Amino acid sequence: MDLMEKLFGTQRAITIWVVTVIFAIVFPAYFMTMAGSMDTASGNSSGAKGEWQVSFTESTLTFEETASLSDGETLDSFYELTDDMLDEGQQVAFVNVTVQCKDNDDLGVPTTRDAVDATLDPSGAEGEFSEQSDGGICNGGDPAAFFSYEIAANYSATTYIVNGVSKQSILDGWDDQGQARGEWLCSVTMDVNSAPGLEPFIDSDEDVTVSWSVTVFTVEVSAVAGEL
Ligand SMILES: [Ca+2]
Ligand SMILES: [Ca+2]
Repeated sequence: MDLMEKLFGTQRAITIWVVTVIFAIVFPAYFMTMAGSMDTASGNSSGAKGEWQVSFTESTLTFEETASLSDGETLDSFYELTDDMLDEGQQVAFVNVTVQCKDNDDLGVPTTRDAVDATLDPSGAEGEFSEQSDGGICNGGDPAAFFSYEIAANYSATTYIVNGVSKQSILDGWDDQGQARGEWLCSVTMDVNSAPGLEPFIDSDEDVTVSWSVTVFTVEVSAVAGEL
């Protein structure tokens, strides 16, 4: 009987010991490797390509300003969007502005409705945005003027599935690059109309409200479970 047989007994017992030792080494190594690849698939490694679910959490920043304007008078409504107003990771989707007014000073005569001319000047904000003009009557229903700027192209807050791309490339695609921060200006000029011969006794001014609405969102990218 050699030394091995003295230590472990029969040849069969030696074989079992050897297999057990190999298994004890290989088994944890196998699971460490598997755990590593699962981390990759679940997004801990943002550069890995896989199948992802992309979802959005949306909120809105608002600001409203009202003024009474006489004929020819202009309200300059400024809105300054800063990073301090956004949570970490929040991106800007839209900047929308409505101008509303309701002329009811003319005894309901439609032909003497007050009206506004408005312009939206985005030159003080980051990004390549054009000035817009709009205007209309103060009927109290539809906005007299409306402006909309799309910061995040094709944003709809709808969850979608994408594959073959990395998590980081998805996040990069929704990054607003700091656009829209800065000062926006909506200028509204009032055109007061009243019945001929009676102005300005019947109607000499009108209240106008400028409403700012900035849609912001965060993106969540998670691995599709079936791909693990
Ligand atoms: Ca009027
Ligand atoms: Ca009026």
